[in-house]
Amino acid sequence: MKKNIISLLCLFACSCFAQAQLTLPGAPEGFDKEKEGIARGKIETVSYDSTTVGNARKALVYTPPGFSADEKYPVLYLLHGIGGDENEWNNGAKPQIILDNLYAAKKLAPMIVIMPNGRAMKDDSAAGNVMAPDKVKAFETFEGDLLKDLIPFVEKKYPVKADRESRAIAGLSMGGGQSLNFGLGNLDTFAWVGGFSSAPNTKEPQKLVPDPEKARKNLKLLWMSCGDQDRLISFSKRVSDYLEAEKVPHLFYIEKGGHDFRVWKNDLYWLSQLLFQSAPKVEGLPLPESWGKAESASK
Ligand code: FER
Repeated sequence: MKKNIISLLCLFACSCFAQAQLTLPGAPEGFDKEKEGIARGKIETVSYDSTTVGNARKALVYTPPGFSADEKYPVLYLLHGIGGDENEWNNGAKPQIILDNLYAAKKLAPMIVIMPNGRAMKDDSAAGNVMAPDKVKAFETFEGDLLKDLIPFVEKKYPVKADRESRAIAGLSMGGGQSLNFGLGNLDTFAWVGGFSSAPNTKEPQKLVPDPEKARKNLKLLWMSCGDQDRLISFSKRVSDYLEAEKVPHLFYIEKGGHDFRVWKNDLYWLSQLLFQSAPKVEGLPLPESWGKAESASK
């Protein structure tokens, strides 16, 4: 009898746990393979003046298929990891293929994707020891460059919607930590925030979200994901545990894999489908039953 009660309690505890931690499926076969005969977006490299760093800096820009200067688009800022630069996403994931395929399947809201160099220092290359303290520090400095230099540049050069609900920030590893730090630290600028395999630069939960009520009110989406073989998983988990305790709605996905682009391509495939969408439903993606309901109830 006692044993039965204990197993029942365990089952109950496990089902609560499973609520907070969802399993992210693998994207369907072919999601990252170039398809013939579909409309394509464009990738270009742009250069902007950074008052924060004191020189010109580069970023890649993806504009979606059918892009028109007469429309206005929301923007996703997509950040790289410690060994990368503005080209890392493009080299490692070919995001234009993943996104073009999703547009062809009518699964994405039209958006512009900016892939900056998140190492905000004069020599921002990934050469040499990428763990050197000045290079790691430059990932923090990027907050100023992003807010004061890059975003204003993007909003001048491209036809974009310039309100918080039209800006998303997401990234991998160091870029995941940056996205959580800068996104949650600047809820007046970003309403959509995503961290993939976020690194140790992720702030402690209480510093990341000191005002849970504000986060609850302002976030359209808070996404965290990590591979089950990634030793950095503890950084995402401790944030998710805190958010769970503070009842801040968020998605925390565990997926098969380690710390590499197989995982990050999968993350981009799923997260991009949630961005700038009002209906929180994505074919094949498990979402908590309550997802999207609390928000409409509070309106
Ligand atoms: C660390 C382990 C991993 C660290 C950064 C990383 C600054 C980042 C990894 C990546 O961006 O892929 O201890 O400290």
